[in-house]
Amino acid sequence: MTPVKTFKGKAVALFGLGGSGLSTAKALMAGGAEVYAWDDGEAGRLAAVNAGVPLEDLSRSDWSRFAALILSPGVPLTHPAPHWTVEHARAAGVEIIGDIELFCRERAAHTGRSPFIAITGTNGKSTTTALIAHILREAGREVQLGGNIGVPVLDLEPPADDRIHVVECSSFQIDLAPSLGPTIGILINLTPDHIDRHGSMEHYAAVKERLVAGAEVALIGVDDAHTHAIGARLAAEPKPEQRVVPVSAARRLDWGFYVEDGEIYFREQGHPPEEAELLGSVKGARALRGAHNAQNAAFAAAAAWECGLDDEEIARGLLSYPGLPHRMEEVGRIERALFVNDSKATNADAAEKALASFTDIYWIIGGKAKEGGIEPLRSYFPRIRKAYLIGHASDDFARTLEGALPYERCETLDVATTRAALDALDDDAAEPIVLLSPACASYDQFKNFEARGDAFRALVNVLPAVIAARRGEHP
Ligand code: UMA
Repeated sequence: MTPVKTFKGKAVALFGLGGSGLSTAKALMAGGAEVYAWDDGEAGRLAAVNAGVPLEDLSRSDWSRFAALILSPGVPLTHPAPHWTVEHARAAGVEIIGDIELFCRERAAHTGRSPFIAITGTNGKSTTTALIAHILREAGREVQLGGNIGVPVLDLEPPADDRIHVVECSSFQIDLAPSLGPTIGILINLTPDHIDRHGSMEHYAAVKERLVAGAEVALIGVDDAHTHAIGARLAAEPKPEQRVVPVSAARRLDWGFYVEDGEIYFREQGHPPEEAELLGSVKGARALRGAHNAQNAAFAAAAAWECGLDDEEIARGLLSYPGLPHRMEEVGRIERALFVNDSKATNADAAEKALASFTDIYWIIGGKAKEGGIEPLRSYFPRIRKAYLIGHASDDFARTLEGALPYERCETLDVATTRAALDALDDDAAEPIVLLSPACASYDQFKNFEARGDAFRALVNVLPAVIAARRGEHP
């Protein structure tokens, strides 16, 4: 844990008692702050009581005594409307910040410039964050990994000169971190997302820009119009001692980090192309399949290079990266068939990444459908041998697939997995793929996408026995 000492002896209001709120309350208390916490939900308040965090109904508080409102990232700051605690804090002139800001202040107060890599973007930030941490650890560095990826930043060990904090930041967290100034800031890509919470694409992009605007080294994607514009703006007016470095997974750059034919290069400004340094490759890196992962790998290699790792260390880290659970995760192989858990793909956009990465696919889809369904994926249908439908979306998806692809209604994941496996094993392709990439939320049949992916993994583990039994029954 990182005790927060910057509010020692002061009263702070803390709102939102999920994972990050509880962690923040404990860190503030450990640093000597007086915490007054609240949550709209009964469950959050109960969790606080169990954790020894003092509660106060903040709707009745005298806000003039608070030094700050510490807000959880999921609580609306501006849109669709400011939360009621935000209104109270603004009326009393109380600053509103989040856990990442508290971390930044601790870093500034106690270590000055300890190594801190902050990562944001619309897609790929968790993979990039985990990959950076993996490459650095494999090279023998001490790494603390957290933030939006799931481990609240204040649960990590405190900042120290020989310890690298690798922290994924969501737009919600950046919005609550006015002094965010990492050693290396990464902005991977930007496409419309969370517009309900930011009001417009412009505001969403402006919030994301803050993470790189304050960085000593700003690694910024140039493959989409929004990040390209941000990179150009910062490069035109860099802050003192700031370097703004472009990163592309789509084309060779005059300078910066780029991917060409699966290989990642760094070319220094003003140097000829033949002097570009080869940092590593995603060819043969099984957990980094697909163009989207080439982009993640380019950023990770860039961050590692900026940390002083050499090309051999980077190449080794890329190859040995095991991947994240539920994201194109290889969970088993039976004969030539490979089983891939991509349960994190809760919409068509995310499922597209997996469909683009494989052929000869036996595709398990369904759950609680998102707007637009799987219609946007039609151009990938030639890669798919057959689809297996589960959950609420079955009728919708059957209508899209009718006449375009063979499909089977399976209702549940266990039936779908067995049927897809049996069909895949009969396929004479070199590597048929049984892919759970549902393009749907999981809530109709599972608690969350993790539970759905875990269920798939467990089913794949028992499949050899199921298949042997089936084959015994039907020789
Ligand atoms: N709450 C209220 N009133 C509200 C809204 C929320 O009382 O109007 C309370 C809820 O009752 C609950 C608590 O706030 O008790 C939930 O807080 P939270 O939503 O901020 O969630 P945490 O559990 O603290 O998790 C947060 C991040 N969640 C969000 O940003 C929504 C987690 O990111 C992050 O892993 C965690 O902190 C640790 O840093 C999750 C996420 O979905 C994975 N992120 C979004 C994304 O990646 O797209 C941004």
